[in-house]
Amino acid sequence: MTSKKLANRYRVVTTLLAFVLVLSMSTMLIQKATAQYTHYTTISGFNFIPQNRIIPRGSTGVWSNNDPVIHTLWFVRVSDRSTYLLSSPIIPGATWSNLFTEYVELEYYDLRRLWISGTLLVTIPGDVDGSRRVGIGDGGTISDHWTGPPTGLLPYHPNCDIDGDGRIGVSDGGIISDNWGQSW
Ligand SMILES: [Ca+2]
Repeated sequence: MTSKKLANRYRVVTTLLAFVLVLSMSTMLIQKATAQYTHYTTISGFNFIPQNRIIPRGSTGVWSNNDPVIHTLWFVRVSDRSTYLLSSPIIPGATWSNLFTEYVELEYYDLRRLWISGTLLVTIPGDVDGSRRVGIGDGGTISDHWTGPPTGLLPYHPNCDIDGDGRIGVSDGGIISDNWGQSW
């Protein structure tokens, strides 16, 4: 091997080692903190924003009512159309929150205006593509939306911000590696 090739190889291996080190450190940090994330939805202009959410099990969903009317949220299981949850009436300017503790696929509506609807998938932390499994597709999805630096090809997407800190980065990648291969 020439010295140039050796130098190149050394560089590649060092980069890989640094990457593994960063991943394992972020994993340690995440395991120390209890996984309690908060994900926000705004009710504005008679729409849920964002309308379709994927959130990790164990996170709190918060809905803020920016409309001038009362909204009451009715959550229905996609599997059998049964009622999963009914919010209290959310008055203008108020918020309502719920801790989602089980894997479930939901549609939800404003109880009095059924044309206002959204979806909520509560899944494994790291399942950002909603396949109910954590794997390579999720890694690819967060790298597309990586907020950087360097930035990914696509803009920030809340479904990829697993820990809800407003950025898509190493901490979210660590959550994917922690839950790699899990499914439901
Ligand atoms: Ca994040």
